[in-house]
Amino acid sequence: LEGSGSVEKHSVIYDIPEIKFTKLFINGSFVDAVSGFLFPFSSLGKTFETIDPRTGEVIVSVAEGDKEDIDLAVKAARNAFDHGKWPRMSGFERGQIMMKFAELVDKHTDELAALDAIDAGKLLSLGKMLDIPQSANTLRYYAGAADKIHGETLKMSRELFGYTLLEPVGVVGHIIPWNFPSILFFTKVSPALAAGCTMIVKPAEQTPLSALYYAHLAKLAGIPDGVLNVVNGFGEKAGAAMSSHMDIDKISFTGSTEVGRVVMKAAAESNLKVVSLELGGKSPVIIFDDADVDTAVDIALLGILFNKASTVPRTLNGEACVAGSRVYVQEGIYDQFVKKIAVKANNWLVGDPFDPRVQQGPQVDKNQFEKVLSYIEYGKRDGATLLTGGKAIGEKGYYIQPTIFTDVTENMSIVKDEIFGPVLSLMKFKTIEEAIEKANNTKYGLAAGIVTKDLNVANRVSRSIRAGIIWINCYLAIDSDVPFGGYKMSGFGKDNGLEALHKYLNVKSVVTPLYNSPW
Ligand code: TXE
Repeated sequence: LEGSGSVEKHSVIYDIPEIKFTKLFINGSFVDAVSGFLFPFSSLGKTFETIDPRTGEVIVSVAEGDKEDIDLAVKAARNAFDHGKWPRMSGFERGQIMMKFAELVDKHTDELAALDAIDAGKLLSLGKMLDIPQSANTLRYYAGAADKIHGETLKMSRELFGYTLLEPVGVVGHIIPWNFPSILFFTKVSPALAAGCTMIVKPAEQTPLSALYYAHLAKLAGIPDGVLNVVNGFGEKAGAAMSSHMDIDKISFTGSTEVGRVVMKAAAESNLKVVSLELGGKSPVIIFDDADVDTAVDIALLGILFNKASTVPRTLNGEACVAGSRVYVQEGIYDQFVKKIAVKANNWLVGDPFDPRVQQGPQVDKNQFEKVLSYIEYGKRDGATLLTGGKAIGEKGYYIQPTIFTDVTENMSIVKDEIFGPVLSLMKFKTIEEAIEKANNTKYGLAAGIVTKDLNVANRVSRSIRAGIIWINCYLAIDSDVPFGGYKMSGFGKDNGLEALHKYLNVKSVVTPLYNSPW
């Protein structure tokens, strides 16, 4: 445990779940990868190890899908789409099955939260309180929408009758990252299921476990074989095979801006599949002089470290695309703000995600851990001042202190690049115009926070910032019905809300003469 500067050994280990599913889930069955050095002479397909970020040790080996496995999964999904029940049953029936799926997710909350804790280093308490219930509720939200999908009648200029049909786009490939293995699984899968699509999910290679459990629950709930396939594997292999596949109709991707570009290029060079991208961010939080300083400190800290308001704030280690990693404080309260945030950050408890006292777990893997530490070094090298943190914690696992820099200037890499870790840059501003200009001075446009009691200021700033979601006097308040997604290089195509349902629907226009009239 790290808090008040003290470090204890990470000795608290609770409720590590039994790992029940490690194979690929294709056409309703758990199967080994066909891709493998010995194939076709042995059924032993390729596997890879998934690592526990608390210790850096191997949890288990998991089947590794590659192009051949993606081909099999696409074949199953295509068959289920072209000939199966799912796209043809009523929306009401699909909704009923999705409701059952949600119930099963709820029933296994503890086990699922523990899987994400061991695989991604996510806090067990947060998983039980937020990630897993939110996943089930996302399913329910879209289950309720499944029987409300309808087109329009068109008033045409001549004696013609026109209407639109909304049809499922077809076979969808979902490529998801590791920072929200459960929530993002359902953010992608739920609207696509409601729309009547069939799909292949490729979880991130860092977090293959909970998705397989969800595949098992989907089958129990009655989702027909081939509708939902889960193929674990690496981005450059399984992921790339999906984005360039000729028989996938749409890719929904969440991940880095860099890979988003690669996915879009592969889509363009293959079958011009539809692409939606939810990418990186470098979101600003703007705190005005009239704010209550304690509240503002909580919002700023939780914007970078946290995920949901509760009596004990729980954190995300900065591993959130919407992390409020640039905090601009107006000059009148700047000094007071700096003092208060330093005290709170120094008391933040970092440690084993299974320990209920802990507020922040480890970074997801060695790569991310090293990336974050190197950005801390760039910050120091470029002349920023370390207000808190700046170091790794312990000898085992990927723990990093909550780190705050002051004396930061707009051209430093810590303020330009997405770090994706517990690293905050604090900056001062004088006028509202300056705040707006600085907030918009980024290639990203995912989210922004505003802290003020002045409604005029809040309204003006929220309309002036080019970002997909604005939080006024709160941060990271996300729900199934709130469209979520970026402007600029943070991507395009919203997740959540009815906007996301429409990502998985095609509009077909049907026109016929009204009477025996000439057309
Ligand atoms: O992301 P990748 P990484 C950002 C964050 C982080 C950085 C790198 O800044 O530090 O990205 O993380 C799959 N074709 N975000 O390397 O590589 C990959 O297997 C097809 C922000 O983990 O983008 C995984 O399933 N797919 C982000 C998914 O893409 C490919 C969340 C994301 O991995 C592929 C995660 C390829 N060529 C990281 N290469 C957010 N928006 O929240 C990789 N993938």
